[in-house]
Amino acid sequence: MHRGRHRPPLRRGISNLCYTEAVISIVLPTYKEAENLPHVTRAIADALAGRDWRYEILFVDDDSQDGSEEIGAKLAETNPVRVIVRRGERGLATAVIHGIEASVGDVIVVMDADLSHPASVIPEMVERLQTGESDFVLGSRYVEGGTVHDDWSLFRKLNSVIPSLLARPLCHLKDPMSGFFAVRRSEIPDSSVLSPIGYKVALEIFVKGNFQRAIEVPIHFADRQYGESKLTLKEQLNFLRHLVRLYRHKLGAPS
Ligand SMILES: Nc1nc2c(ncn2[C@@H]2O[C@H](COP(=O)(O)OP(=O)(O)OP(=O)(O)O)[C@@H](O)[C@H]2O)c(=O)[nH]1
Ligand SMILES: [Mg+2]
Repeated sequence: MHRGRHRPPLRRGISNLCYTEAVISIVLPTYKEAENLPHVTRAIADALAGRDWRYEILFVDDDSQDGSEEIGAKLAETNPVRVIVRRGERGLATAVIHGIEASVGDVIVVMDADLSHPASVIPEMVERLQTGESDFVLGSRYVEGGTVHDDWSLFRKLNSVIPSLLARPLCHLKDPMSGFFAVRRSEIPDSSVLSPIGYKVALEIFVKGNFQRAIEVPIHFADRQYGESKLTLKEQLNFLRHLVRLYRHKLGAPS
C-alpha cells in the first residue's frame, strides 16, 4: 500500500499548521459518532499542538445519517479533517483499510472515534516509529501501566480477554484486540492480501504483515461517553470467522 507519495496539500486555508518531515494520517472509522467527532478532533489537535508535524484526520463514515457528514464538513473548515462516506457498505475493518488507501501520510495512526483511545499517546507512537525503535506500535490495555475503567463487569473483561487468548498463537501481542495502532505506510501489507471480517483490523495487519519490532505502549482505555457501542453478537461471531481465516493464513492453508 504505497499510495499518497505525492503529498498533496491537506486543506487550503489552514495556515496555522507548520509542516515539515512527517506526514501523519490519523484514520478513524465512524458509525453514528456525530457527537464524538468534535471532541476527538479537538483531542487530536491538542495532542499534536506544538509538534512540527503535518497531519490529517480522516473519518471513514459508513453513511451514519446522524449528521456526521455535516459536522465533519464544518470541522474541516478549521481543522485538517476529511470525511469519507461509504454508502451501501458497513464494517469497521474494511472502513479502516479504505481510509488508509485514501490517506496521504507516511505514518498511519488508526484509532476509534468514541474517545476510548487517548489521543495524547499519538506523539509517542509516532516517535517510536520515527526513531526506528519499532515498526508496529500498539496502544495496549494489558501491558504495565495500561488500564481499563474500574467498573468493567466480569462479562466485559472476559469478552476482552478470551478473544485475546484465542489470538495468542497468531501473535505475541498482549492486547491484539486493540484498535489503536501506528505503522509506517510502507510496511502495511498490500490491500489485496488484507481480507478482514468485522472488527479486528490491527490483528489482520499484524498477522499478514512482516513486523519485526512490535511494541505496545500502555493506554488507559476510557469508556465511551456519547453514542452507543456497535459491538454486537454478530461482530463477535465475525471475529471467530476472522480468526479461522488468520489461522489458515498463518498455517499456509488455502482459505
Ligand atoms: N465505518 C465504520 N465504523 C464503525 C463500524 N462499526 C463500528 N465503527 C467504529 O469503530 C469504532 C469502535 O466501535 P465501538 O462501537 O466503539 O466498539 P467497541 O469499542 O468495541 O465498543 P464500546 O466499548 O462499547 O465502545 C468507533 O469509532 C465506531 O464508530 C462500521 O460498521 N463502520
Ligand atoms: Mg468503543
